[in-house]
Amino acid sequence: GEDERSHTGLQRFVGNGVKHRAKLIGVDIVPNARDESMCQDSMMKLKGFSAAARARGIHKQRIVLSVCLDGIRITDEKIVQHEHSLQKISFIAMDTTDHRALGYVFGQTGEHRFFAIKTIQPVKFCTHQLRIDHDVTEHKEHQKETGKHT
Ligand code: I3P
Repeated sequence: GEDERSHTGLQRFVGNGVKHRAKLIGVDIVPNARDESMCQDSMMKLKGFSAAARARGIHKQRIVLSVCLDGIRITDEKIVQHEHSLQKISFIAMDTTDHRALGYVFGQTGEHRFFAIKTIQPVKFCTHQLRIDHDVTEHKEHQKETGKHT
């Protein structure tokens, strides 16, 4: 209920949810609904493609990632590009080598796709309640180290 939501911080995910500025690294077809190493492999593959594109002068697409209780929405300059309901998101994976990258598997059996995302700020992630959150502590530490506000 409402009380429980405010206690767990879920209230912020009601309605339009929580927005993160991000970039789309890429989208890949994957065989399984949930598999940590499958996602990590896909992430590395998509980052490889993206780096090769960068070498040819092509930048990653800038997006806004909105996370709400119903699912995830990817928006590009006000146009909704992907709307992924929570029921069809089978797995969320943090990139173990990069605190600004994460991905998730969307779709039903036989058509699973992995969406790889690079966020502008570091994110903290809890799969058990579909929670993508700014890692405020880490961000503050970074500001202290670099002496600038990012
Ligand atoms: C950029 C740099 C950024 C990267 C950006 C690159 O290269 O690697 O860190 O953004 O990617 O273009 P350069 O320093 O040569 O300009 P991310 O960290 O967000 O990936 P992009 O061009 O795909 O946005």
